[in-house]
Amino acid sequence: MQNVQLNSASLNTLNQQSLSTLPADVDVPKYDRSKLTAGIVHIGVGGFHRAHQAMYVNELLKTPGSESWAICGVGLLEANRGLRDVLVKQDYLYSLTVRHPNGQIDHQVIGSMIDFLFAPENKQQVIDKLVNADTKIVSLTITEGGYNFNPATGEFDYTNPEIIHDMANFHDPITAFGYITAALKQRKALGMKPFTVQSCDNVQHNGDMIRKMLLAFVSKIDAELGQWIEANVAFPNAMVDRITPVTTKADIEYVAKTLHINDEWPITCEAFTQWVIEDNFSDSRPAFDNAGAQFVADVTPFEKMKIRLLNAGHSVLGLLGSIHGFATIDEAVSDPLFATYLRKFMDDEVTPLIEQLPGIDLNQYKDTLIERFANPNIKDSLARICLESSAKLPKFIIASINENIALNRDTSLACLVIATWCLYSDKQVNQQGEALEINDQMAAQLHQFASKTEQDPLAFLQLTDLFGDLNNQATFCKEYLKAIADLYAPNSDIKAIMQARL
Ligand code: CS2
Repeated sequence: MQNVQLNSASLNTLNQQSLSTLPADVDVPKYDRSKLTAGIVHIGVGGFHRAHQAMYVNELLKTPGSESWAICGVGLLEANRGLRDVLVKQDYLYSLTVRHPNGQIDHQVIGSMIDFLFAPENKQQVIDKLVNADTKIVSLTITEGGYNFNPATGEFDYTNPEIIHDMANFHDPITAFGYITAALKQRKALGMKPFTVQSCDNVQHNGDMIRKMLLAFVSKIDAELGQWIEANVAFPNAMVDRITPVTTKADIEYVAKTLHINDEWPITCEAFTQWVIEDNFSDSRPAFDNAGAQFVADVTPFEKMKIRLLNAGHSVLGLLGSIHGFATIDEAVSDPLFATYLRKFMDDEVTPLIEQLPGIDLNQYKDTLIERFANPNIKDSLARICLESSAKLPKFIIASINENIALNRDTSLACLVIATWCLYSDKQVNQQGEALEINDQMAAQLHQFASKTEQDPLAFLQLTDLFGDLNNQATFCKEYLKAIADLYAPNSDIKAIMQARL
């Protein structure tokens, strides 16, 4: 390892000039980046954006005539300062390592980002960029939590201190809501067309979600602006999909060793990718469909299929696997018991709730999911999957539980996942006694409710912001009590508990 580090220090930094030194099989941008302008301003340049939307735009830019659709990234968080420094050094370029399940590896350099604004340093510059006539789309990956809604009611959370700040000072914003509002207000005053607000987060009806939340924010500040936004701004819904693990030091070392270049901002992802977008834009839009995305009239069935099968499947493996002591998804799914449990959960407790889509064979979709999860070359950590579970589980799993309860259907496999989440939040160790890494905005509350379980076994379900009225559902509670008794029994073994439910 020391050798690689010493070598990487003597390597060229990845940038426009060093592109020509890369091995010939690396797909580098051949379009003239100096001719590009940013039609898209993207807020929240995390790993997923770089593996997904930025990759689609990179494909698009290969077609002449699309030069006005490059991306200007925006980082709202103080944590993005270092990122900005790396990006400037690298001319906003980064490598994407695509790892197929069969071991094939493709290397790309993504050139679609041409600028990056670090908002805490110059807020006005960001607002000006959003107002600039070149900006036709403001896209977002701000994570589930960024939408600022109460998970149980689905309503905007006016109690968030950053939101309180931005409502009083939206010309000096902190949040995406403040920036978008400040910019749209100026565009309206200048008689300009608004930009499209395009969510690329893995949130069901992500366009409707950002629309509802933005209108809740704006209407309390400026009702007239709210009406103008309602009438003129488009918020397309989209289903987004590509498994993108967190970048590790090993990824940086891999790129140094394989591409002989120093990339401090590499991304690794799976080969599968999907982007299904509702064709609803305020102004012009790029031909994303020429770059592999799909335009549809209604994205609802696609996103329900993805969120309830893929994301829920991840959470099932994430929580049960963490308690067992697995570290990654591929490790969990290669255990036959975990694979069988996952498949039975998908077949029995989700598939009956999913609308059959023309051209999509659900069985094949599920087979592909298991193959994607099992990809041994993607070390997707269970810690990433379990990150912010409180923002995810209500949509991924609890929604299916509620639909099944209403249909008088069995929920026992999902119920064990909820009970395991209780144990996970309560003890915060796996069954080997090793500490679990828990990152959740609601971690303290989850722990507070879960830690009362030994006195009151239903205590966790009383967190009604997440569970709604599950604690009043007799059949579900009976199953939950059984799961809690099994999980909290001395020397309990998660695999035996899972086996008993198959
Ligand atoms: C994961 C997703 O965060 C999660 O819980 O399920 O990040 C998942 O990898 C992506 O949605 C895949 O498209």
